[in-house]
Amino acid sequence: MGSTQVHTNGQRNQAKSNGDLGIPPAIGPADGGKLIVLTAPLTETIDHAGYFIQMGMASMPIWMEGVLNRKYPSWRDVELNDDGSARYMPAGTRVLEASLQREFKAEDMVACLPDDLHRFIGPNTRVVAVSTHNPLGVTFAAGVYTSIFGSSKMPINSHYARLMFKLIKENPNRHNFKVIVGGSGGWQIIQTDLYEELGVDCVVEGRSESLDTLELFRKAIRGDAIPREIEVKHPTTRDAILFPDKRTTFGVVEMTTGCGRRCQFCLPDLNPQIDLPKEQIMKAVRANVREGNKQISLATEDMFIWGQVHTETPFYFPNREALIDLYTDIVNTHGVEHHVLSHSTIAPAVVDPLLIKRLSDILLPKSPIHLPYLSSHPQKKALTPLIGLETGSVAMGKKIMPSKGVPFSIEDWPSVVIQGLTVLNQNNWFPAMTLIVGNPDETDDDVKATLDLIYEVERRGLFAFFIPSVFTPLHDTRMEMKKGVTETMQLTPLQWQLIMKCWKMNLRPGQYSWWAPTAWRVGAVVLWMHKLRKLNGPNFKWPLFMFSSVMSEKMMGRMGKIYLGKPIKVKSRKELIAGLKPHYLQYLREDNGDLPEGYVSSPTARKASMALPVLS
Ligand code: B12
Ligand code: SF4
Repeated sequence: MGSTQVHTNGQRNQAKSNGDLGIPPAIGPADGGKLIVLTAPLTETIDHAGYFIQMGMASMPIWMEGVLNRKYPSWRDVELNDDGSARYMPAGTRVLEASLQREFKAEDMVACLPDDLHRFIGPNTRVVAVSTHNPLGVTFAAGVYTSIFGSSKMPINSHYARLMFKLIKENPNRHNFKVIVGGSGGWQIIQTDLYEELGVDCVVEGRSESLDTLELFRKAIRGDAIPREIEVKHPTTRDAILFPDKRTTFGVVEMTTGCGRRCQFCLPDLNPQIDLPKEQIMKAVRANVREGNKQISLATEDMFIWGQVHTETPFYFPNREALIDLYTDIVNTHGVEHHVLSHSTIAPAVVDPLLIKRLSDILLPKSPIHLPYLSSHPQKKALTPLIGLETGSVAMGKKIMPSKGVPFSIEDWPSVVIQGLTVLNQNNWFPAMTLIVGNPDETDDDVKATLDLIYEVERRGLFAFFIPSVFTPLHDTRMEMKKGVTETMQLTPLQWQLIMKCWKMNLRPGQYSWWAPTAWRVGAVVLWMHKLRKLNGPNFKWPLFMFSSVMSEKMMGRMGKIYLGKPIKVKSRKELIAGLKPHYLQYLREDNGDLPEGYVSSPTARKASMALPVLS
C-alpha cells in the first residue's frame, strides 16, 4: 500500500450480475494471505458519480441495472493501490481499520474490494470483516421503491452485497476464518436471519472503537467461539472516536454523532450527542486529499449542532462563528475541489437565516451540484442537504417527533417547514426532504395534512426533492415494535397520491423540454398497464394518472379521484419567534431581525453578531 499508482477495472462484477458468478480460481496468495481482510460491497464503495448513484442503487431493483449502465457506463471503475488493495473504502471500513491497528499490525491486514478478496484471503487469514450500510435493502425508502417496481428483496446494492458474501463463502479457505459483519446495515442480517445463507458468523452492532470489538477479533483470531450477535458500546467522549488517516468513499469525514431531537423512529439519535474536534476533522480532510480525493463530505445527522454540543446555549441555536470557521477551513484546504453537505434539520434556517447566507457564500463555489432551472448562482450551483420533513400533520408530529422543530413548537411545524424552505431556496439550498408514509395509526386526515403542506410548497413556488418512504420500524429504535404499512398493496389512495405527488414535483426541473412531459406521460401509463397495475393494486391507478398528467389535477379533483389540498395558514418568522418560550429569545441574533418590539438581545449574542466578518 502507500503507492500512488491507480488501476481501474471496468469489468468488476459485470459478468456476475448476468448470472455467471465467475468465482476466482482456488489459488491463495503466495504469502499465505493477510490475517485480517476487510471489505465492503462494490456498490457501497464507488464514489465517482456522486451520492445519487449509491442512493439510486439502494432503491432500484436489479432488473433496472441497465438504466444505470447506460447513464454511468464506467460506474464499476475503481482505483486500486499497486498491491491490489482498495484506494478508497467507506468511512466505516476505514475507521474499523484504524481501530484494529491499535492492536494488530498494519501489515497483517488489508482493505480490498470483493473482486480482489482472492488476492488476500489465504491459509493465514483468520477474519474477513465486512462493513455494510444496507446489504438487504430492507430499510426505509430503499425498500419501497424496489417493491413498487416489483422485487422488494433485490435492489441493485443488495444484489452486489450478496455477490460479495458468496465470494467469501465460496473461498477455498473459508473453514479457516470467521466472517464478522458490522456497519449501519448489519441489523438487516439479524432481522432476516440470513446468517447461514450469507455465510456470516457474527454481526456486530455498534462502533469498532469499542474494546469489546477488539476482544471479539482476538477471539476469532485465536479460533475461539464467537457470538452470532454482539452489541458493543458507543464511545461517549470526543477523543474516543477515531479518525482514519486514509481516503474514504465520497471523502466522508465524521462531524458529529447522535442528534438530540429525539424522533421516535430514529436510530442515530440513540447514540451520544458528540461534536468532533476540528483538528481531527481537518487531519482527516487532509488525509483524503493527500490520497487523491477531491471531495469532502462531513457525516452528521445535523450539521447545525456542531460547535454547540454541551455548551451553555441549547444545541438548536447554531454556533454561527464555529460553523463558518470550520467550513471555511475545509473548502480552503488545498486539493479540496468539491464539498457536499450530508444531513441537517430545517429549524436552524428559521432560527438563523444569516448563517445560511454566509454558509452559501462559502460552500456554493465548491458544490459539484448544478441545478440550472432552480439556482440563481452565476454557475447554477446548488446545495442539497438531506432534511427530514417526515409528516405535515401536527397530530402525527406530536406522536413521532415532538422535538423535530425545536426551539419552535411542533404545533408550528408546517410554518417552520415553509419558512425554513423559503430561506434555504433564497440561498440556493434545494434540500432532499424525506417523508414517512404509512406511520402506525396514520389516518386519512394525517395524509391530507401532509398533502396540504406539499401543495403549499408548490403554490409558493418553493422547491425540495421530496423523498417519501414507507414506515419501517428500525431495529432498536423507540418504534421498533410498531407496525405500519408493510406492502405497497396496502397503501390507501391518499397515501399513493402523496407518494406520486412528491415524485411529480421532483421531476419539475427535468421537464423543461418540449418532449419530457409527453415521454413521462406515455412511459408511466405503459408501465402501469404492463406491470404496476397488478403489483400495486387499484389504489395506485388515479395517483399514477395524476403523476403522468394524463388529465389536469383540477379535473381529477372535481371527479373525486384525488384530493386537491387546501391552503394552510403559514406563520411569518416574526410570528414564530413571538410564540417562542421567553427565555429562548436571548439566543437569537439581532442581525436577523424579527425580534419582539423593544427586545434587547443578550451581550453574548450581540457580541457574536458584531464580531462576524461580512462575506458576500
Ligand atoms: C454518508 C452516508 C451516506 C452516503 C455515503 C455512504 C457510503 N457508502 O459511504 C450516501 C448518501 C451514498 C448514503 C446512502 C444511503 N444511506 Co446513508 N448515511 C450516511 C451517513 C450520514 C454517514 C455514514 C458514515 O460513513 N458514517 C461514519 C462511519 C465511521 O460510521 P459507520 O459506517 O456506521 O461505521 C461505524 C460502525 O458502524 C462500525 N462498523 C462499520 N463497519 C464495521 C464492520 C465491522 C466488522 C465492525 C465490527 C464494525 C463496523 O464501526 C464504525 C465506527 O467505528 C449515515 C448517518 C451516520 N451518521 O452514520 C447515513 C445512514 C447510514 N444511511 C442510511 C440510509 C437509510 C441510506 C440509504 C438507504 C438512503 C437511501 N434511501 O438512498 C442509502 C443506501 C446506500 C447504499 N449503498 O445502499 C441510514 C441507515 C439506516 C439503517 N441502519 O439501515 C443512516 C444511519 C442515516 C439515517 N439517519 O437514518 N448514505
Ligand atoms: S432530527 Fe433526524 S437525526 Fe435527529 S432525531 Fe430526528 S430523525 Fe433523528
